[in-house]
Amino acid sequence: MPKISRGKKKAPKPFWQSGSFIFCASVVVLSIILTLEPVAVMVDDYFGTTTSNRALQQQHRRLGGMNEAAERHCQENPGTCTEAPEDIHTSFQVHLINKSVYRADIHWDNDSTGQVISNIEAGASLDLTVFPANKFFITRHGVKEGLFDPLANRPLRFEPTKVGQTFVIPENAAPSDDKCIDRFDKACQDYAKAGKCWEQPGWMIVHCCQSCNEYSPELDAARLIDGSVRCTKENMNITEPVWKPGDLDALFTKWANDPEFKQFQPNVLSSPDQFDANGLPQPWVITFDNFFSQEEAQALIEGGRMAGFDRSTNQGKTNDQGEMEMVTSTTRTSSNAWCIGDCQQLPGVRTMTKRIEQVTGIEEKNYEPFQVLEYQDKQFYKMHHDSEGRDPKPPGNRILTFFLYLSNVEEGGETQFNKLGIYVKPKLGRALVWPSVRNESPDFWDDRMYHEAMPVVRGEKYAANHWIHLNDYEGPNRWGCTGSFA
Ligand SMILES: *[C@@H]1O[C@H](CO)[C@@H](O)[C@H](O)[C@H]1NC(C)=O
Ligand SMILES: *[C@@H]1O[C@H](CO)[C@@H](O)[C@H](O)[C@H]1NC(C)=O
Ligand SMILES: *[C@H]1O[C@H](CO)[C@@H](O)[C@H](O)[C@H]1NC(C)=O
Repeated sequence: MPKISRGKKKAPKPFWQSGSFIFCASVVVLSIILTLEPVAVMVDDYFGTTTSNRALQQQHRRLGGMNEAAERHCQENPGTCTEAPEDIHTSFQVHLINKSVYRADIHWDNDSTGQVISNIEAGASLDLTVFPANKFFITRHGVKEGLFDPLANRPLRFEPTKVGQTFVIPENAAPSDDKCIDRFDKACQDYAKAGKCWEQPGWMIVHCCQSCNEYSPELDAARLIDGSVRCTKENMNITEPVWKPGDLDALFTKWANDPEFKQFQPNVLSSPDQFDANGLPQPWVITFDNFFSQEEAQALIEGGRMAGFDRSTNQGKTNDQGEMEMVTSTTRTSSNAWCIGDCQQLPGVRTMTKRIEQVTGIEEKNYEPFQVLEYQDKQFYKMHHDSEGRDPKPPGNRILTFFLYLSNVEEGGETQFNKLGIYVKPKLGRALVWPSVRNESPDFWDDRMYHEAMPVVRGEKYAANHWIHLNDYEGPNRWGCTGSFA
């Protein structure tokens, strides 16, 4: 079943967005500017702005296979290629063909971690609009695992120099057999020197293994790059799950009955007191109709905008390093943002998380960051489940969903539980809460909890998810053991 992934981007705030990294990066940029050669202004920005060409010259030395092949293609097919424009702000077209078995992402190489500009299906071809001196590298789709030229054991890269050049991702292109490599030359060294290997071990081991080995040998990145070695429950210090059999029922019963929860206006939509057609007790579904304030809702929406709404993705297959491919979903047309970094620190966001900690008795370390959702005209999320049968990753299954309606919706946008026949209308301040697992086995999903977001007919729908896991989520996420890497 599709499981919601964190968008690019974005697990706990990637450290390159942190103040300390921005500072380091500024120092690096400044030092490049200070060593600028007199002739040096060239375009190395995909969008045509100018900086130094020093890095470009270094780049040239590494560009091999794809560039040579494109040059050959030009020579062998006279008249198909012309000189690139001299004006560095003038764009031109080249072609790219994917002969490999991989679906590939094209990254504009910005001398940092690169920026995805397009993707290309296996066997497909693509016209790319580029500027002089742009350079590119190629990865498997959805992760930054570079595709290599296997003979040269060198990452596939290209830098267009002629109009109409044809670059080919060769048939035998594949991720390198050597997993402990740096995916980004300069950025990896800079981060590793700055001590990021211990600060963000998951991301750094997977993206900058070689530099971590060099600058933080005690971390043993070369061994930990294997997700099955790094991500054991022992390494992640996973001990007691937060729920034992029976705890789920006890918690929902308390919410439904205890006077201390009356202030939140609990409303039981389904409970084990009711029986289905086969005489089996129904699962719990409840709403708290007065769970948070308009100010708190606004904080989450603003925080989502700060973090940036992206088209929602689902998680795909996992590779050896423990990365999950991100797949743009056709069953899900909404946008979402992960409330990390500055968003997470907003006072309204803090109070909301604290309240959920109080009512559940489960500490924040078991929560994924808020995922803020934006559904506009006709957007929807088809039937899905928030968990899977038995989730083998260290955090274990998602056990509880707190779904917060951050806006009223004029028409549509209901949450429908497909197998239970329950519809919940969006209402500002309402929290919809349901378990994804079974009372008697909290490490196994309850397959009756499929649900969907009905299309918004009129108005806009804002909402947010807090997903709570059976075990610690924070530690495994930092170590790259949740499938997401920012
Ligand atoms: C390069 O692109 C990445 C990904 O979009 C971005 O985070 C980074 O800030 C960019 N770096 C530079 C130097 O432009
Ligand atoms: C597990 O505990 C050890 C010892 O306290 C600590 O060094 C390590 O960072 C912990 N791992 C995680 C994932 O929190
Ligand atoms: C290019 O990528 C796609 C993945 O979409 C893959 O199936 C295909 O085989 C690759 N190669 C070619 C030549 O398309």
